[in-house]
Amino acid sequence: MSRVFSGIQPSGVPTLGNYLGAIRNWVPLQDTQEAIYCVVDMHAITVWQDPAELRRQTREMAAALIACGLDPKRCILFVQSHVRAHAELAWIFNCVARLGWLNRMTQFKDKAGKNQEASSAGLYVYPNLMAADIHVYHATKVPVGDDQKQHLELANDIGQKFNHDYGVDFFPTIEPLIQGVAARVMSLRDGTKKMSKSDPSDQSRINLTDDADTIALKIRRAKTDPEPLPEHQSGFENRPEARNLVGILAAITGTLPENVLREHGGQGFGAFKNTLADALVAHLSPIAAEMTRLLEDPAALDAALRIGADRASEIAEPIVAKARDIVGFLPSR
Ligand code: AQP
Repeated sequence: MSRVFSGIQPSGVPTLGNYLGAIRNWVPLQDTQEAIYCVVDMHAITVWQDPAELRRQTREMAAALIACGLDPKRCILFVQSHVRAHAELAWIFNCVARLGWLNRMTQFKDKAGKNQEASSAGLYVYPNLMAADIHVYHATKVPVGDDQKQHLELANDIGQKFNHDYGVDFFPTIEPLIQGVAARVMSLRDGTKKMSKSDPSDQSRINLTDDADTIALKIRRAKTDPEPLPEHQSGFENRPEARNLVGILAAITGTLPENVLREHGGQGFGAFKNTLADALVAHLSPIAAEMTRLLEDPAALDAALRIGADRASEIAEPIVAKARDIVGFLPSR
C-alpha cells in the first residue's frame, strides 16, 4: 500500500472544479491506499480570511469532503493547523528551497496579480508548505488537479535537494495522480481561466452547495459561442468554453468527451445546456443535502477531525523528529 496525501483550502465553498479535479478522485483511494486528507487552513490564510468565516468554512469544507464520500474511518481526515509538524517541516523547507524556484511558480503570479509587493510572504512560500504537507508523511502519491502539477515538481525538487545536501535518502519521490477528463475545469465566464472558489464572480463557478435552480441558471448563462457543438474533439480548437462544458458533462456522467459529442455534436448550446444542468443537479443535489445534515452537528464533525489529527500526528511526529536530527538541531528532550 502506498501512502496518499492531498489537501484542499477552506477558502470558500468547494466548487465543481475542486470536486471533479480532486475530491472525487480521493474517494476510491481510501480503499486501496493509506489515504491522508487535510483541510489546509494554513494555506488559506496566505490571502486574507475573516477569522469567523474561516472557522465556518473549515467545518463546511470538512462536511463537503465527507458528503462527497470520504469516510473518517477509512481515511485520515483532519485540519492542517491541528498537526504542528506541517509548520515545522515547512520552515526547514523554507531554508532548502531556492528563491529562483519560487520565482517560477505561476500560481503566485496569478494570485498576487499586479501588486506582488503587497502580497503576503506566506503566499510566496505556499509551495514550501505544500511540500511539507506531503513529505511530513513520506507520502508518495498525491491526487490533485492539473493546476497543482508545478507545485508537485517543486516538492520533489525540495525533497531531493534536502537528501542531497544532507547526504541522506530520507524524502521519497512524489508521484502526482492527475486524473480524468476534468483535471482542469474552467470558469463558466471565461474558458481560458480555471474555475476557482475565490473568483469574485459567483457566476463563474458551480458551488457544491448550489441548489437546482442556481445550477440551471449558471449553466444557462455560461459563456458559449454561436456555433453548434462540434462532431469531433478537433472542433474544440479556439473554443475553450465548448470544450469545458463538454468535458464537464463527460466527467459527471462518467464517459469521454468523444461520446458526448457523438450524442450532442451538431446541437445548439440551448438543448445541450439543459442536459448538462440536469446531470449536474442529479449528481450534486445529494451531496448538498448531506452537507446540510452534517453541519447540523458541528460537535460531531469537530470530534471526527480531532481524531484524524491525532492519527496524522502519530505518523508525522517521528518523521519531523528525524528531519530535525538530520539538519543538526539539538534534541529537545
Ligand atoms: N478548476 C479546477 N479544475 C480541476 N481541479 C481543480 N482544483 C482546484 N480548482 C480546480 C483542485 O482542487 C484541489 C484543492 O485546491 P485548493 O483548494 O487547495 O486550491 P486551488 O487549486 O487554488 O483551488 P481554488 O478552488 O482555485 O481555490 P482558491 O480560489 O482559494 O485559490 C487541488 O487538487 C486543485 O488541483
